Amino acid sequence: MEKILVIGAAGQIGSELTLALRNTYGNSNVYATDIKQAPKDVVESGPFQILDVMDDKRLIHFIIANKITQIYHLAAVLSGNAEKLPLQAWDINMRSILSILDICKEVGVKKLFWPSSIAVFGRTTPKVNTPQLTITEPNTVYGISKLAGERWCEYYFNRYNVDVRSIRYPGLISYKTEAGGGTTDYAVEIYYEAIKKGCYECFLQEDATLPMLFMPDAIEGTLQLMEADASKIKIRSSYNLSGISFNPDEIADSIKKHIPEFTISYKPDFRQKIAESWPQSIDDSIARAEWGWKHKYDLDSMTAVMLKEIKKKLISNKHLVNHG
Ligand code: AKB
Repeated sequence: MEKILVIGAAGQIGSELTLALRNTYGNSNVYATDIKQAPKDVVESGPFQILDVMDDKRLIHFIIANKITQIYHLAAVLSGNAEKLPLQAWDINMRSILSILDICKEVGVKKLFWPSSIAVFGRTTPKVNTPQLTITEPNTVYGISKLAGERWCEYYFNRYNVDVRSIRYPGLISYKTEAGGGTTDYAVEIYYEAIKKGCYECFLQEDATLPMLFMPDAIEGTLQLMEADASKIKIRSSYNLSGISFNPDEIADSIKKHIPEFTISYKPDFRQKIAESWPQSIDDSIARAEWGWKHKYDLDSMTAVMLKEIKKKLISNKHLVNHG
């Protein structure tokens, strides 16, 4: 019987991955934890507990007491927030993955998932169709921590045979929990503002093209990777993955097909420099070849679902819905 621990179950990925895992493994077998309260559907559909990933003793006790067989470690400080508190972000992002890798080795946890990011690439990386194996000179705290984490994941696999698997997520777009602290989060905020106000002031330039992925595709891909036979997993740092690439101007045009009156303005902030250091598109052919990854949503099909679901959510939360 698989017993799965999700760390960061209140977050953008964790809140959706927890429900997908419960759907597959049974509600009572997926333990959701976070440092803050998770969304209602996570708390009410199975075990949830407040747990700080930095509290090693409580974490080890929880893993042993519940006979955990798989861990999804999704807690991290994202790119924008990490630049505001560099050493604290480094400590949280690095100490947590190192501690969990060692717990997996000592306790014999069967499988570990840990998300890396396109943030491991920097200005010197080829920007278009960025290869799996290429120059990785990140210049953000978040990117440096994700690159270091990838190296440790590969070390623990090679040295101690810890079955750790990882994906370099692009920008993730979802409607269930609002994203926070990331550079790609404009692509979530824009949908909410389009419905509430009919306009959006973007913190990136109109031509800031970035690789992105709709959350249902990201969840599907993550489960596919974790369920693949270990013999198929040749990359033990982290897999490139992507689906769609677009810039603020293009997502605005996609929204206008549903809300013709929508307008976008631009006021780039410090996150523009971060975006400029990241790729515009990703070559994820190795993931497609090795474990069958393929995305389903393009920009327009994602926009249709995002606007429909966010409108439903805002109405049920009694928010003003003036557009769309
Ligand atoms: C961020 O923008 O920091 C994240 C990421 C691309 O990893 N969404």
